[in-house]
Amino acid sequence: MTTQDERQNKLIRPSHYITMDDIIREGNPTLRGVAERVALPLSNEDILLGEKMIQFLRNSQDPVMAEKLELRAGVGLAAPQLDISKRIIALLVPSEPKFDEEGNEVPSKEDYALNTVMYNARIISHSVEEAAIATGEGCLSVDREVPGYVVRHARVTIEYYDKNSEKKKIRLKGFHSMVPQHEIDHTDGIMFYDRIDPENPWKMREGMQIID
Ligand code: NB4
Ligand code: NI
Repeated sequence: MTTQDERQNKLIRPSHYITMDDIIREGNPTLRGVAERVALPLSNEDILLGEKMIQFLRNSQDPVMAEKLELRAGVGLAAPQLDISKRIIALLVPSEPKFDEEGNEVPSKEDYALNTVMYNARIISHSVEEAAIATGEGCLSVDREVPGYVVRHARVTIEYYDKNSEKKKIRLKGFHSMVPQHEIDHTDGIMFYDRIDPENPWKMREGMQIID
């Protein structure tokens, strides 16, 4: 028997890199539970876990590290995916690549549109308009493809606590709003395919924005 605290203490050891072996897969009941809010001000353990989650995402997007550690690429991660039933999510979304006058890509190595750990994140308001990623979604806890539009809010306002235990509010739209919605769902036991129409997965809904 291992307790959640024991699992968290292993994950946050300085020498540990989070890999796919740390990520639980569908069928594990933790993914269907509602995660607990974290205590504030944040404990060192919860701050360190957030840092490890961001490190995982950075490694997963680095071709060399991803191959070495056999990681699938990710732009978000939620603590329940590590079998830690806490409301902690990490978001790491690279900025759009920039191009000069000749159309060459300007290398911008560490440039992120979103690079945040959110504690106790909640959607405090959202648009009536819906949106979905054109290609559908994948999940690091799901080892199969589930095709279809994952219907989400087009715009959200999220309230959360940052790594300094400070309360923040952020408005997000487009792709940037899809990532935290996928992660907040994990803290509520919701999987992306719960939001796909089972009858007609690629059915276009009235006014739904398609993000590509
Ligand atoms: C979370 C996302 C699924 C849809 C859209 C996308 C990828 C995930 C899951 C919304 C949130 C992880 C967490 C990607 C990816 C684009 C940016 C930068 C360079 C490769 C990377 C690939 F990896 N989803 N994977 N899935 N999840 N875009 N990109 N690229 O991130 O299960 O709960 O490195
Ligand atoms: Ni996921």
